Amino acid sequence: MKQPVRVTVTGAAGQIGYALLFRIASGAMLGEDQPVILQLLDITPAMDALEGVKMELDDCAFPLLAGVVCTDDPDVGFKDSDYALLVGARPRGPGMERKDLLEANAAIFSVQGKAIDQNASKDIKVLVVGNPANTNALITQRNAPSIPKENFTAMMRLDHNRAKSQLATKTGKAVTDVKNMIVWGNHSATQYPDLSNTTVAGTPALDLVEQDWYENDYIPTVAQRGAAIIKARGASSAASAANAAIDHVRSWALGTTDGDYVSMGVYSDGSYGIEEGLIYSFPCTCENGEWTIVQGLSVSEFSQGRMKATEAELTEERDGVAHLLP
Ligand code: NAX
Repeated sequence: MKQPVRVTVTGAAGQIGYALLFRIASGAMLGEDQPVILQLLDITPAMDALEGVKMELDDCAFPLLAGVVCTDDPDVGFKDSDYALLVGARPRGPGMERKDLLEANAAIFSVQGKAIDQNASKDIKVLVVGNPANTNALITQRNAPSIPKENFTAMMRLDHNRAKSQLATKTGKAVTDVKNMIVWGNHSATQYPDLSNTTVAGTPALDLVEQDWYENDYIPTVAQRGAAIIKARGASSAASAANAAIDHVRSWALGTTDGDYVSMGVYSDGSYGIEEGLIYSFPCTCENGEWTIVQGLSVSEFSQGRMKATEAELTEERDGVAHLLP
């Protein structure tokens, strides 16, 4: 059996946390031969609820669960951590402007970035789920200068999975028939689900659907799926978000399937003309624990416009918190 790895989950007492922790402990994220120690971080008022979650984890008697730490101290939560899923974030409150939300989260993610810098393994892999995920990932990365910037990513996998599922339904095929999906940019309404390179059972997706459906139905449906879930369920996506977090880290740690790629919010190196340093979603392949941006894909004028629009929003978000960035 392998040595246990330490997995930090923030916001662990929340609804995504509840759908996430049991799957990590079961081996769904890092493999059925990889023991894990869960280091659960939440705020002080959530400690009782977190203790209850720990009791349930204990009651599962998971063979791979080698320990559970519950804490409200980021230095303890990130101690020697190998993986961190940053789920906890400040939700938008009544009367809160977008700028206030960005600032409140900048404060949380600056503290956590510093705690990662000072306490975690230098090889830690970080996934930011808490919104605004891409900019929160940027803030975390900038506050952890001793860790490679490639080790900070933002979750776009839920958007990616939604995009695959909607296309499979439309074409009457299985999700496993859908290959090379891309969602570019920000985890927000400006995201761009791009079918230009996607195939369904080997046929180009754009040969199977009408351009009008693609532009006016598909793209908005995928981009606004989160809002549709809230309307239907009365609460935001939780199990599907947890599932996407598992998929993201599993692909990153254990590799992507040959001939396919996934969407990940990663540090832009300037690929496809996207400003260097933004955390932007690109098509990626993963091998040996490292992601690589897929190069050389053709970008139509329509795609270029959409990719630039979502980049502009990320630039604006970054500029909005620039005074808080080191
Ligand atoms: P909940 O409100 O159920 O849980 C959030 C938890 O975070 C709470 O337990 C809270 O006490 C904790 N928390 C707040 N501040 C903290 C801090 N400074 N340190 C540690 N813990 C802290 O929210 P939930 O539904 O679990 O969603 C969590 C985040 O995921 C939200 O920001 C949400 O917007 C975001 N999402 C991101 C998605 C993505 O695709 N990137 C999709 C799903 C989800 O909407």
